[in-house]
Amino acid sequence: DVPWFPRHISELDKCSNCVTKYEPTTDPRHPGNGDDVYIARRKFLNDQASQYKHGQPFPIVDYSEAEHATWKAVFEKLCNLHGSHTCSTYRKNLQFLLDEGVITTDRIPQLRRINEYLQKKTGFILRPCSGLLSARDFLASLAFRVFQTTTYLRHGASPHHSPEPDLIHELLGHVPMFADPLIAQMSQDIGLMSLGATDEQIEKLATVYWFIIEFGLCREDGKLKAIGAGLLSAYGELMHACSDAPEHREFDPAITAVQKYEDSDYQPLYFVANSIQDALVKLRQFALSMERPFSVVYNPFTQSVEVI
Ligand code: H2B
Ligand code: FE
Repeated sequence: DVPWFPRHISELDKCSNCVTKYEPTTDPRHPGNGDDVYIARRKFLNDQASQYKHGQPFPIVDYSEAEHATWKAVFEKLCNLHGSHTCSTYRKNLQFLLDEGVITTDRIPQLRRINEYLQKKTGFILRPCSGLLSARDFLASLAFRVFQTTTYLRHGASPHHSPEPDLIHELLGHVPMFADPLIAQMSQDIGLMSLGATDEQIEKLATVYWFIIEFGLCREDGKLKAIGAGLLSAYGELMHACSDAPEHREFDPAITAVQKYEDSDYQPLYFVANSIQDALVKLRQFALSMERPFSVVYNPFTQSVEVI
């Protein structure tokens, strides 16, 4: 009665189930709701993503001038906060990406290029997905150092906020962090813990992921700095998170795992790690407390999971 889980990276082809939440087709809170042109574009890109199979080259996407303009507007605005509100790991890795011309401020980069870069840095690879995935499928991918990434962009009329993950969030939030060996390891660890886990355990792991990889903060030189991709890619919430307005608690996976979170507005509460390394150490201690009738070991040579 252990839930099915992928044993080989190619089986991630079966892990692309989306959950319907904050979709422009049905949700009036989505800025693209009622915009048929936007909805058709998003659907085109999502259909392309859902046909993808492991091992295929990443599809080349011909982004429009309007989409490039949205990217540029978001990037330039975020740059104003990067120096003061983001952790040193993020700043360093974003700078490498800019120096190598993999990411540029005025054009949307091709995911193929990003993929090559990340593979060299941490072995993480990208595969296209068509929206918000179920936590189980999303976390299973991380076990294989695969990051399921959306390819559509947020609505141009609301460039500084998106209720669902979009390409800007993936590229400006996650990619620089997945280029860091400790974040890569932490993400894979959470992924490995999720394989064959119960629904209740998945819920806890998704919550830890949410509070550290998406909305985590750390302290540097006595100041709060963002490490989470949801903050790194959202101007308003980045300012809010580092201000005195919300509550800040120390990151402790066992406590964090059962904390309720907000997914339709700014968080009222953030967890703060002493450092990324400290968060990884704590996460590994937490992993020991998770009961599963078997254990898994990742074999990078065969890109498979061995069950012991
Ligand atoms: N799906 C996609 N496409 N991107 C994400 O960042 C994401 C997801 N995050 N599904 C997951 C859920 C996360 O919030 C946790 C694991 O539930
Ligand atoms: Fe994300």
